[in-house]
Amino acid sequence: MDLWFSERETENIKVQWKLARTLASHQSQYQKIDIVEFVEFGRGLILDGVIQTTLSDEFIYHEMLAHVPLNTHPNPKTVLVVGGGDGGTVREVLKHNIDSVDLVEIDGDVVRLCREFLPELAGGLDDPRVRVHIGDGIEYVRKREAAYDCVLVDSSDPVGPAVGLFAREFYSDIFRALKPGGLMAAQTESPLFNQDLIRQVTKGLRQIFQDVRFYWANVPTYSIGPWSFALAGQNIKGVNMSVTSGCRYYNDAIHQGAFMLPAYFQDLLK
Ligand code: SPD
Repeated sequence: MDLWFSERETENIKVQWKLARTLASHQSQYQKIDIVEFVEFGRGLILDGVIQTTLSDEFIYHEMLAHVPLNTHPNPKTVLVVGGGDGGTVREVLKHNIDSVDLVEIDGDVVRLCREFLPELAGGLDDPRVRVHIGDGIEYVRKREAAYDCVLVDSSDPVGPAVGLFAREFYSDIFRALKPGGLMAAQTESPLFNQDLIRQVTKGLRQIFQDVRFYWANVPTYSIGPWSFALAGQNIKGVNMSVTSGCRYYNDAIHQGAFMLPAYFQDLLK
């Protein structure tokens, strides 16, 4: 018998994915965690019925979230990843000549299950430069001051515990947690389906940071395609370094081109 997973994109759109099998299914303190194997997209992580990542295209999302800010900063040494318990963003950060990366993930069961079933993403969490903190990212950031060169927000969608990761107060705490010249980057959802959110994020970031820019990539797993990211700092330059080794999506041309937004996306930022 065929097994199908149905993901609700909006009130009026559902996307169905054929499953080869379910590898793990667990109710944690925070959410329902499923690790499955999709017939077309390989293994993937689902939280509360929303696909977080699949092996077929996770590299696009994780490379863009990590390398755009780290290659913009002149010399990133200390990095914080908020969320991202699957380890994909940390894996990309480790391609840079950094001293340390802290990962703060609220749900320890996500980290445990990804270590077991998605080692392609989570393998880097055992690197000696990585410290994994299980706890609330908002509280963690609130207690840090001038500690990081880059803060990367690898959140799930803005529902439940992730809502606060899109709030102005959180951006203000990130600003304080950054060293002078520091940069933050965050995933900011679909420019087609989450336009109110992108307007809210733009307003919040602009109240805190002098320089706020958006960039994008096509990640087919998420909302049928276009996916956005924000980069914020005090005086953002172009590419400073060029770490592209081992990348399958990111390169210098993609870095430049990703900031060229279509008119409908530019209109959201006005
Ligand atoms: N609609 C799902 C968006 C999920 C974005 N974050 C994924 C985290 C992968 N590390």
